Amino acid sequence: MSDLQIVADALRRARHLVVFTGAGVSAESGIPTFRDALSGLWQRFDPGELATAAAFRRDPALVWGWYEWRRAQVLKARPNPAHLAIAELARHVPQLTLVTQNVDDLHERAGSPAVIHLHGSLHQPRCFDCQRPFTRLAADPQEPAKGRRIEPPRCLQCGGPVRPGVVWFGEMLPEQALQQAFAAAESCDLLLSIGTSGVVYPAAHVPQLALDSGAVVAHINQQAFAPNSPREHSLVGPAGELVPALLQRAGWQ
Ligand code: BJW
Ligand code: ZN
Repeated sequence: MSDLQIVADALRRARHLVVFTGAGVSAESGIPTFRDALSGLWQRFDPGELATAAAFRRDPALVWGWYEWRRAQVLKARPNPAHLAIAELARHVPQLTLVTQNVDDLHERAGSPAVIHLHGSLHQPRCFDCQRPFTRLAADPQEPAKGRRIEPPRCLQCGGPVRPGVVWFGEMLPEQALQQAFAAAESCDLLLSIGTSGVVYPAAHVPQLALDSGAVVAHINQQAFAPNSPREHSLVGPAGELVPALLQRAGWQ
């Protein structure tokens, strides 16, 4: 039996499904991933220069400009068939928990409610100094040129610089989101890990926790994954084709 059929059968039987996504799920919407050899963001930029609090302290306009460039890309992007199929899955399984590492809002725009964002959001900036949310971001920013420096806005309460509401390296993940993700992984019977390289912790514990707790785990990725257990499966190809194919094989479309 093909891995696609095995996972589709597990999907039909699943009582609690966890969908765990990474940048690859948004790639077909035109959002660059981080680590892909040809198109990844970090082929062109050094993460240490841009995705840490130290980088923001050193050069807030460089970092803010980079995130405004990415926010503009997300605002003009649309959910792709993978996002839409994940939203559709929720109509067929008794319980679905959607956990994403992505900082875009494409799952929400595809119709998935209650998305657990482990690495924050590009759309919820806050003050770097006092942490209060900043609510005056332009809804339709001019797409800034790549690499253009932009001074961050100032906090209305304390005057501190506004930072993107994402989780940088060395920062704690939002505690409640992480706890919910771990609890869901421990209690699910099937986890679909879609479009993630699985190298960033503690998020990368999520699929492993599900496997250790007895669930079936399927990795949907353009790169093959070498399974470590008979309950682990690798489906190789674009998420925008494979997730709809799973729905179809399960007889739901
Ligand atoms: C497709 C596809 C298609 C393409 N279809 N597939 C344990 C061991 C070692 C290190 C650590 C550890 N614990 C903690 C650390 C340190 C660090 C870490 O993990 N470092 C590793 C990189 C080594 N972690 C942290 O610092 C975390 N905080 C923390 O641990 O706090 C506690 C602490 C504090 C102080 C000291 C010590 C501990 C925070 C991590 C925050 C990560 N943030 C980022 C940036 C967010 C903001 C922004 O967007 O700029 O989150 S990093 C970046 O990576 C982003 C992503 O969410 C994350 C994961 O990437 P993802 O989604 O997997 O993307 P890619 O590009 O890597 O992969 C894409 C995949 O898709 C590929 O596999 C493709 O093949 C595939 N693909 N197209 C299907 N069409
Ligand atoms: Zn402030």
